Amino acid sequence: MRLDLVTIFPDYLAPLDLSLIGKARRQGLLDVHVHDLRSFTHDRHRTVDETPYGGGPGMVMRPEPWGEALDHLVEQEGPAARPRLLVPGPGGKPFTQAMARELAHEPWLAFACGRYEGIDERVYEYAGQDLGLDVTTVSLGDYVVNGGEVAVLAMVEAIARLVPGVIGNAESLVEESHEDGLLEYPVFTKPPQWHGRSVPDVLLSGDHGAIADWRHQQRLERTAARRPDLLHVSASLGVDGLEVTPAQPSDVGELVTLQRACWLPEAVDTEPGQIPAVTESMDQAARGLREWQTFVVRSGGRLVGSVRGRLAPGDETVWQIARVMVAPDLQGRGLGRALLVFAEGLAPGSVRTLWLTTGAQNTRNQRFYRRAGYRRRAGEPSYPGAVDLTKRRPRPAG
Ligand code: JBE
Repeated sequence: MRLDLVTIFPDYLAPLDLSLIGKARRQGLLDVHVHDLRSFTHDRHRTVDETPYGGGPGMVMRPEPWGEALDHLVEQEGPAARPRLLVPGPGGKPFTQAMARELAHEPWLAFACGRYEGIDERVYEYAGQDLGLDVTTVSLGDYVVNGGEVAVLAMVEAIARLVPGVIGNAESLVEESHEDGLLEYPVFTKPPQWHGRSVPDVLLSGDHGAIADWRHQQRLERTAARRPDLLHVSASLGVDGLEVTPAQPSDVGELVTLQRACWLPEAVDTEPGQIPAVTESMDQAARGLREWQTFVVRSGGRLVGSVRGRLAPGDETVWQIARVMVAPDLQGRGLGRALLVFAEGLAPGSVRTLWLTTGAQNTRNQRFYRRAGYRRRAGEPSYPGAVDLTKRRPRPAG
């Protein structure tokens, strides 16, 4: 990956010679070029700023040195290649791990470090319209620092460590805060006793299953305590760009409508009143939201799918999945399968068995679950006219 950084303080970016980034440069994985904006000025004082038109405090970066610096950049790799231009600033799009992952695939990134009140707005237009650059303003967070340099150091580090080969142990990139939407679990090392504090017993138990469960629980608790906002983000279903989000009380009306539509064909073949998905009231459906973890899928604002899961009452080793539903007009695209896989993934580490119920006459559903690995459970069904299906869940490795 090629990186070009334009700044009036080249020394500020010297840390890019250190540690893993410096090593990656020496190995040729990163080709980093730092440019002094002042070398694109032509006056004796090498001026880069001026007072703002329209008045107001502070200084604005003049467009001419920036224009020349960008002209110089785009000539570096021949006429076909263009860098993606990133401009750090407190008014930009929030920089996230997802953005770092996306940018790590780019062959060439350029960063423009602004100072003062910012860069003359025409520079952004020129870069996009005349030079054909894809320009993105990005922000580290909702606070103000003195210039883009610290932000560039942070962003380059976040991006570069995702470039293949930069971090020797690729596995260490997987179990990390922000990679799967949860914060990391707390970690401990020797000695076992320190300042009167001991290491949690479970970590010394040698029981890998118990350790995995404890760590998962810690991640959930930490995320709930420190970053509750992260628990409400949606997950991609990998089908038609659709996302699944936790159901809200305001979803009850649409859920009742969708479940009636989805279970009506089954109700036609069954004794009247036997299928709760068809008969339950708004109040009963609202209670369902409190007793289950329910998720919904919206497409163009319309509720088109849902699924719910919970630990089977009284048994921490069984995860119950129910109400896998997809609007009739969107069936057949793998949305139901994706919802099922999503609901399976919600099961905590203690779970060994996944369990669900479907209509005894509903051969289409039974075939669907069979293909997903579910098998009929012997014995009495959960309710008359139903069959119970289960699937083993392997213990997590390590
Ligand atoms: O986050 N940023 O990229 C910034 C750049 C310049 C000033 N303040 C910022 N927050």
